Amino acid sequence: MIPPSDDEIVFYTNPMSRGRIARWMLEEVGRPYRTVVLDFGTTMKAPDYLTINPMGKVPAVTWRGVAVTECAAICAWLADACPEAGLAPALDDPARGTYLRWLFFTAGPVEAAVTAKALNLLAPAEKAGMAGYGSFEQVVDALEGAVSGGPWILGDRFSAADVYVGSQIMWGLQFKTLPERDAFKAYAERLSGREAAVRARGIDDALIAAAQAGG
Ligand SMILES: N[C@@H](CCC(=O)N[C@@H](CS)C(=O)NCC(=O)O)C(=O)O
Repeated sequence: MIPPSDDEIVFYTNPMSRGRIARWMLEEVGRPYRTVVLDFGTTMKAPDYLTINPMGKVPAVTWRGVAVTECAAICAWLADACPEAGLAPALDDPARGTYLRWLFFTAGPVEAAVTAKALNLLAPAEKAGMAGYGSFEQVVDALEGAVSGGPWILGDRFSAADVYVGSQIMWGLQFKTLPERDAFKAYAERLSGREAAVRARGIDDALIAAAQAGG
């Protein structure tokens, strides 16, 4: 692993992972970055990478002397750090409240509820008040509301929240962990045609193909 310099954006990922979300965000931002592909269970758990992410998980991005993990944080951070891309409302813009709300809602309650449902570990109805996600149905209904006013979460304005929330919805539809609601399908279709999304998909799919060809 070449040590990163402070002014170089370095992206640690595996093409078959949530790293695809961060790759899409990097492509939306449009700054140059270097990709380091890590393998599950080996280089992802190696001591030098654990100094970047002690969880031994991808993705992570290092830049300007800091390491950022967590897809939602990477999206929000890059949007703020690269204002020329216009992917986050300014600090004094009321739309920032909506932007942060759905980013956090998706990284917290949505991800927790979807994972719990997939593992058959959802909280029983009588404990819904204790679970941050309430119930799976409540989370899905709220998420549907967030993407129904569209085309984007902030109305006419595309933002980093769409990259993150949209990725979770697209994965949910692909792996059938979210119900196939019309609003989800229409939102996913709008998102998947974005130039940066197409570019990101192409890069990651090519990495997968190359790995498979190499045995
Ligand atoms: N909360 C993290 C989750 C990251 C995560 O779980 N990544 C998986 C791949 S999708 C991983 O690296 N798994 C390898 C492992 O845990 O050993 C995020 O949003 O970035």
